[in-house]
Amino acid sequence: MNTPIKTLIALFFTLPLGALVSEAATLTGPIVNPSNAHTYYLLSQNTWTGSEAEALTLGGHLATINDAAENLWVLNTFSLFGGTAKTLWIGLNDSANEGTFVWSSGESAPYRNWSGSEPSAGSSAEDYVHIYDLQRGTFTGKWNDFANGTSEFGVPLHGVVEIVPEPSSAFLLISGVAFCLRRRTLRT
Ligand SMILES: [Ca+2]
Ligand SMILES: [Ca+2]
Repeated sequence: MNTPIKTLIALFFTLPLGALVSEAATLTGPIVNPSNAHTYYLLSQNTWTGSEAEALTLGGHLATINDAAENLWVLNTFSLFGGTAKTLWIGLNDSANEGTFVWSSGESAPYRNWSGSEPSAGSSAEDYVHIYDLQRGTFTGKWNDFANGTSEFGVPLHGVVEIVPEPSSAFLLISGVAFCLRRRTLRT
């Protein structure tokens, strides 16, 4: 078989396979939260690890929920997007060390909003945390640790990405000039 035909056949088989294992895609965003000026995206239905991988390509991580206000904003903005209920992955997980929950962003934010008996003690299969959507009655807005799946009792799991803006280059330039001027002033 000649080489171009072999290449075409190889492409035919590799492209669909590549698409199957790909990261989550963006459903909506960027959306800026006016209270912290951070940028958020809602991702397509996927596992926690697939969603975190997509968050990295967008320049962020799955959201770090710093307080009740951010929890409510994320819930109201994304959990009924498109008119259907979505359970929302956030960055909290204990995949590295069972029972020790950390944020994928590396932030040490201590805020938690666990539902009743969560996190489910002793269940090593539940390493990844989601927020219950707006149609869950008393569970609404509460957190549950869960397996790395794509739905939770029939409700699809979608990642919420948070991107913390870098200080602008103009700000860094002004800070640098101010620092140099101050050093010169101190020397004279
Ligand atoms: Ca945050
Ligand atoms: Ca659980």
